[in-house]
Amino acid sequence: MAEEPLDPFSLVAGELSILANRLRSMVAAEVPKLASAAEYFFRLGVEGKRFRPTVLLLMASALNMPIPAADSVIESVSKDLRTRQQCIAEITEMIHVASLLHDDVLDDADTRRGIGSLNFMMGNKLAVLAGDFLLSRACVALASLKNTEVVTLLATVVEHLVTGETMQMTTTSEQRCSMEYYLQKTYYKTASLISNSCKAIALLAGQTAEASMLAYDYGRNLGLAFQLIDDVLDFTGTTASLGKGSLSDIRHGIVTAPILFAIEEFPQLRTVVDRGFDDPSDIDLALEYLGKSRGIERTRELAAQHAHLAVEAIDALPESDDEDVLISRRALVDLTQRVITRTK
Ligand code: GRG
Repeated sequence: MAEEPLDPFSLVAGELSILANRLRSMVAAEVPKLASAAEYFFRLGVEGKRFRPTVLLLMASALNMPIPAADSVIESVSKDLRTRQQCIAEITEMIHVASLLHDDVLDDADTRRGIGSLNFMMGNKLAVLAGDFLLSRACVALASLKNTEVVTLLATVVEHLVTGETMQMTTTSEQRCSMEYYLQKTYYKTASLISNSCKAIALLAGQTAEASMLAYDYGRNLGLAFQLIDDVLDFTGTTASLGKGSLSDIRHGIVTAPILFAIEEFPQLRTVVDRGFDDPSDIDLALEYLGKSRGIERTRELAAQHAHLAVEAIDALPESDDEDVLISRRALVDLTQRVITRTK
């Protein structure tokens, strides 16, 4: 029987809007200036794709296996569990937005999510403080869950974000051209947050170490695929043609997978990369080599391999015949396809 198409985002749409309201109240601050800075990216219409909370709510449902207890107990326990898992989704989104605010300060970015970045609108100082404020609110919410393993996971994520960002801005020539270094940095900057949050969702549900690891594996591979496609889109934008993206990475001297694959085919590109892209004609030259190479194609293939590994993790979860569990697992599988075919 053919499976009906399903939209992962609409499956959790109702819960996402409750989450958005809760986030707005969680970032309310005493001082008006801080309040307006902290809520800047939680306002209606500037919430972003809400990719991470969507994955986490679907993962919560995908792991919703029956607990052997009386019906009334099951109902109150599972309601409480869902609230705690929603709290992980909120914390994850707060950490994500805090990292975006700090990233925009470091990059001196003037736009984010189609509007002026917070640093551009209110200055670097307030943007840094707003990021710190969101992180501290995330810490308070995390502490309220009273689960030290989950606290450790998410504190490690923050460490990874800082490590990844530092790795990116302090590279030697050797590291800048190493695929291994690039993938490690990508894990720290993008995949660690979603993978460890998926694991936190599983741990709160009392899942076994094996099932929690599968949740982590799903998030890790989905996160890596997501960033690899982000790196492709930085060159192509919504089209398939090179140079149509924002070229923001290469303009900042950041070398990503498409260029790394192109260097394998055209080692002379390495000399261009080593010059650092301060000269705009070097960007054109790099695009020329990239166009002649299979760099974009191989990056897409690598993203597809990670998407496949994410699907394997879902397929390896403990069997269930619960319809909601199965629908959520299908939605998580569907998301892997959307991540590798997305154009924005
Ligand atoms: C304050 C926690 C903290 C960290 C400081 C600046 C820094 C260290 C880390 C930067 C981390 C960073 C910005 C990684 C990029 C992650 C990424 C892929 C962002 C874009 O995510 P989308 O496309 O954004 O999901 P939306 O806007 O849709 O939410």
